[in-house]
Order: sequence, then structure tokens, then C-alpha cells
Amino acid sequence: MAGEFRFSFGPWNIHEGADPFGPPVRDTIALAGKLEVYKQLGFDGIQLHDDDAVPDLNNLSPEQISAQAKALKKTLDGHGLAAEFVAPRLWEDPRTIDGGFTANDPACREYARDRLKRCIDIARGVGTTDIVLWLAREGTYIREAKDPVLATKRIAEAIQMGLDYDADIRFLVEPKPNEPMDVAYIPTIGHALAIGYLTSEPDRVGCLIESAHAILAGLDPSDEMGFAMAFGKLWSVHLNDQNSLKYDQDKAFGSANLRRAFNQVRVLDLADYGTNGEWVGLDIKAMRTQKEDVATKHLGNSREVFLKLVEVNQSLDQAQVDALIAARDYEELDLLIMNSLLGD
Ligand code: XLS
Ligand code: MG
Repeated sequence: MAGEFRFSFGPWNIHEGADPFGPPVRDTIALAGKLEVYKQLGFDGIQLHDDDAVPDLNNLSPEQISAQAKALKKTLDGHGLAAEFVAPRLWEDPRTIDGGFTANDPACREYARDRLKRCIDIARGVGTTDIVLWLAREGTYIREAKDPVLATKRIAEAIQMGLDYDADIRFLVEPKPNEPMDVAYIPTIGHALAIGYLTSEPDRVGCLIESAHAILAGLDPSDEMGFAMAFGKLWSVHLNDQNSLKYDQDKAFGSANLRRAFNQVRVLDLADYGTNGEWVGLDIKAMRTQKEDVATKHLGNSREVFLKLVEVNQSLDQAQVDALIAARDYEELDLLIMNSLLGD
């Protein structure tokens, strides 16, 4: 039934509109202000980077970090919000210039591993056991800079360290093929799932699929989702859209290719995604042109498009679909889908 899904987004999805070529165009909204809009927009979950939850954590003791995380949980409870996951932000500190777990400098690798532990402490404090790893700078600008065998093993060792550090947490690897790096080490969902098998507990390593990241890898997001679900490892999604191979756009869901969005919804809906507590997460940026007072529309709109596509999927006559498949009349099936998307 349409409407059974629960939705989440991260505070970075309400942002100032800066891009590599221009400064912010909207005021910064503090986390407290952002929390006000979640429920209004129909969202019950918040995705967090470690420093969204505990700003300036590099300068705090582990005890202070845990205390701040617990305080945030109370605030979230007060808003009726649940923390979906916490992700370590391993791409802004000077010690992560050459990557985190794959940095060539051992002191930098140590920083990344320690930051992962602090991130896990924060997850426990805000009440989630899910750690998302977007491996931003784990890759290269030139291939000769790192050894790919060693780099892969180092990423797996960092995951293993996290699994050993806290027996309750699990990892959701979020692959992306490029940006900020020229080439990333964990570019697709196949890589994300495979790396779990280099640890002693592959059952605790799954994935999060972001639509745009799959598209940037030249892959179809719905097939990536289907692949992960065949392993029981699609533990979250970041729905958005992407207009071909260019910079990571994080466009509103379905806005570049409605049929591709429909197929993501269809594969999730048919496989009962959500029934094990999985969230429908969005990772979407408002256009830079959007004015201050209407700079959260992209989130509500994407949720609405998702739910409408659920309705389209559920209104399809499955017997008719099956008959067309049996007859191998995919031209007619194509028209059936197109008409459904056109509201016919
Ligand atoms: C960036 C990623 C990032 C992750 C969380 O491209 O999508 O926002 O989802 O670290
Ligand atoms: Mg994402």
C-alpha cells in the first residue's frame, strides 16, 4: 500500500547553495532550525554525519562526544525523529587530503581510524547502530599514487576494526565511482558488497545505494538495488537524480528521468523494501537559484514523486504485465508503462 514507507534526509540537504564556482546564496540554518521542518515535510528520520551530530568533535574527548550525542538524541526524541545512521566525515580535515583509511601517511590513517571510532560512539549516543561509509577520498588522482591491493585491504581492515570496536554496529557502504577523486576504490555496489567478505563478519556489512552514484558509474540504479536485495544487503537508499555523466548533481528524485525513478520505486516496492525497517532516504540538493523561503521544496517534492510512483506501480495490472512478458511482447509492455506514467 502506498504510504507505508518512512522517509529520511540529512541536514546537509538543506544548504546554502555554494558550488565550486560561487559562494553561498542562502543563509546558514542551524541544525535546530532544520529539525523544525522534518515533520512538516513528511519525514521521520534524520541521517547524520558525525560532525552534524557533534560539531567540532576533533577537539572533544570521547566522553564529551558521547554526552553531546546523547543530548542530541533527546532533542530528536522531542521532535519525534529517529537517527537513521551516522557517517564519518573523512574528507574535510587536512589529515584526509590523501584519503582516510588509504592515506599513504600512517599518522593520517590513524586519524581516520580514530575518527571512525568516534563516529561509532556518536551512533550509539543518538540511538542507531548503522554506520554509513561514503569513501570520499579513498581513491586516486593518478593510479601510481597508491597500491590498489593494499588500499582495498586497508579499507577492509578499517571496517573490521569498526566491527570489533562495537559488536552491535553494522556498516552500510555507499559506493560512488568518482568525485572528489578521479577514480574511487569502491565504485559500485558489487565492490561494496564484496569488501564485506574480506572481514570476519560479512553479515554485518551491507550497502546504501545512491541513485546518482550508480548513474555516474554508468549503471542502472534499479538493477543495482535488485542486486543488493538478492544478497539481503540493501539496508538503505539515497534517492535522487542525475542528468547524464557530469558532476554529482543530487537532483530531485525523478526530475531527470522519470522512468528510471519509476523502476527504482518498482523494484523496491515489489521486494517489500522497508518491511525490515529500511528507510527511504533522500540525498538531494535544492537548485542554487532557489530563494531562501522555498529552499526545502526539493525534499517534499521528491517524497511526493516517490509516493505517486508507488501508486503507479501498484495500479499496474500485473496479470496484463505477466501476459505481455509471456508473449514476449515487450513493445506493448513498454507502451503500458509509458501510459501508466502519463496517467492513462
Ligand atoms: C556524497 C554522498 C554523501 C553521503 C554521506 O556524494 O552522497 O552525502 O551520502 O556521507
Ligand atoms: Mg549519499
